[in-house]
Amino acid sequence: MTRPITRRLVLGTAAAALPLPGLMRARGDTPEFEMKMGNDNPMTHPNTIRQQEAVERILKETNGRVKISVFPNNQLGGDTDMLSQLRSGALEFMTLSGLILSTFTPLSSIYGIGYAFPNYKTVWAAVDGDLGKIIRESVEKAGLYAFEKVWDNGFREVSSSTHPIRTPDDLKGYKIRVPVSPLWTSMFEAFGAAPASINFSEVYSALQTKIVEGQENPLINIETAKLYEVQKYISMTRHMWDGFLMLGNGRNWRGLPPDVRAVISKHLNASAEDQRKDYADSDNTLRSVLEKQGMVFNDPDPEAFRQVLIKAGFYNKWRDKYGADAWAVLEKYAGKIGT
Ligand code: X2X
Repeated sequence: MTRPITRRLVLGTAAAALPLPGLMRARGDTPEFEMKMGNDNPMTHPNTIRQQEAVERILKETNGRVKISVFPNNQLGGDTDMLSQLRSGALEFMTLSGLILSTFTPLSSIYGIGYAFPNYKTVWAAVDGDLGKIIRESVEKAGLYAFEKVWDNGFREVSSSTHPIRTPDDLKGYKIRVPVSPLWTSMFEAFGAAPASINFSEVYSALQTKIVEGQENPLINIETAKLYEVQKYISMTRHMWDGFLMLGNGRNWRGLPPDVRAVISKHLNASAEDQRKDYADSDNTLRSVLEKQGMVFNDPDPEAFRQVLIKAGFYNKWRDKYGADAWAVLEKYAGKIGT
């Protein structure tokens, strides 16, 4: 009997095992370092494309010594599974939202505070500056390594199969999927919603089977994961910004020779910059693309939502959790938050 060709197999073959003829040191040579990189993004998502590009450059520049295989689209498991693998050393690299990582490194969710950043200029100043620095330090203390450049995961909007979110009241009792992270849950509880923590790997089916009514993500994730097939409305709440930290297992990373680390860092950091441009370029066109796919958009007033978070004590609670020093670093870039 022939094995059915599953989606997983097809993706695995395409992404993981592309031989790159001509780049290996010599015919028959095996790479000195073989490592894996996981992500939760579809094949067509800029993360996958740019990570694939980076590992090809790394293979080339090291003359075949360093081979990193990219496993996109949760092929290695959902985010929390991949994080366990990363921590144990079964996985060498992955991109992960700092908010999901925050179960281990509480500070790494700080940039995701609702309505903290008004625009990308302040986001990049913060995560490329001192805010990124204190986050990376906290990640290293937890035994992982965080590369200097954070990858974009966009400003987030709420999608729904039942009704558009026009005012904060529309979120009351709203069954919404959020990623597995205390900050996300806390924020949607502050809105009075009923958030359910679900890994991205399960989001499509959770929406399809109506376990939840909606979810929240940047347009590019809604588009590339085809969530428009199982959602009707997109409300441009822009309630927070999220990024992907490029993480490495700490022990493995420190065990690599300095020259190898330098080449890997150079290309992963450069590809993060390219990926940021991909997000920026797609930002203007995605709304009309999704409208053509049948999505109905509305533009609620963000200030009304921010006021609800203030009244619910959301900002005070998280300021206390992160501490005054870290909060001051956030405000250095974002301006006063929660007033
Ligand atoms: O899980 C999500 O919603 C995603 C894809 O945006 C993250 O990785 C945080």
